[in-house]
Amino acid sequence: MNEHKISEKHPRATSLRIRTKLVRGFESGVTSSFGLFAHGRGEAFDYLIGETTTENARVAIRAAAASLLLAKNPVVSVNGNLAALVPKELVKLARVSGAKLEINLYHRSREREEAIARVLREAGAKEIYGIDTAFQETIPEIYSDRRVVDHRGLFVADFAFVPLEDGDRTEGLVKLGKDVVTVDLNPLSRTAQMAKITIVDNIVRTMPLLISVTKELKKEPETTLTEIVTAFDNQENLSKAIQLINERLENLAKREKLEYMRGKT
Ligand code: PTJ
Repeated sequence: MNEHKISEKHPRATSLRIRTKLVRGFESGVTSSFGLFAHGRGEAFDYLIGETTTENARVAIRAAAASLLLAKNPVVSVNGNLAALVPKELVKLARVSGAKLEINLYHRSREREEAIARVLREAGAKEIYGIDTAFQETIPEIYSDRRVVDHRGLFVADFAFVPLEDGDRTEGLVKLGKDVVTVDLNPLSRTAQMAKITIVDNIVRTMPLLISVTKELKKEPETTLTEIVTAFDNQENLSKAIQLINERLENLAKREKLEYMRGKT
């Protein structure tokens, strides 16, 4: 990649830095070319929500942390985009919550699995599931390459954290009775609609918050965690996210109209 420094003063510096991580991930064989498109879609929705962690995303983060802590056998699933963007945070979340880390790819290849495992090890991961062929298991409910899971990991998990996930696998995991929690900037996606808990936010903003809320909730009794999860309604939370986008666009449109009118007078 042609290195050119991103100026701190650039109005889109944060966004450009995230893109750079993904391009580096692509060049080192971690992220798939499809992952770059997926990021573009995410970016567009991030614009619409205002590139900030909204109040309803915070509510979903709390519910996600409580659900993760209540799980008996939780798994954090890692794909190429996540490994490029938040490897250290994934390892930290798994450590704080006692979850297993499993590499599970949509566009599967041995080379990418190994490249992602390297990134996770560099980020401090000790045990990584999903790469040892001796433990491979097939889930018939899923039609893509992602039907291959680790017998010790996603296959037996009661909880699956699957950020930036495709709809088919979410549907498959839900059908298998697993508690599916996702992070997806697009509140209209099939994954967002089908998961038990959807955090509509950018993964790079969500992960540090999710880690700190998980640490905080670890001190709470199971009854409190159960209350948090029970009080959460994914459909209602998603409706709020869509409403927020709607209101933001209406306000922005009004402002533009005013500016346009001002220009005329
Ligand atoms: O590495 P692989 O082969 O497992 O593939 C990973 C991708 C992401 C390519 C694969 O899972 C895929 O095709 O996903 P989709 O169906 O494109 O869904 C990804 C969702 O994540 C979309 O709804 C995007 O809007 C959303 N998204 C993209 N970037 C971010 C995001 N959500 C949160 N934070 C992001 N940075």
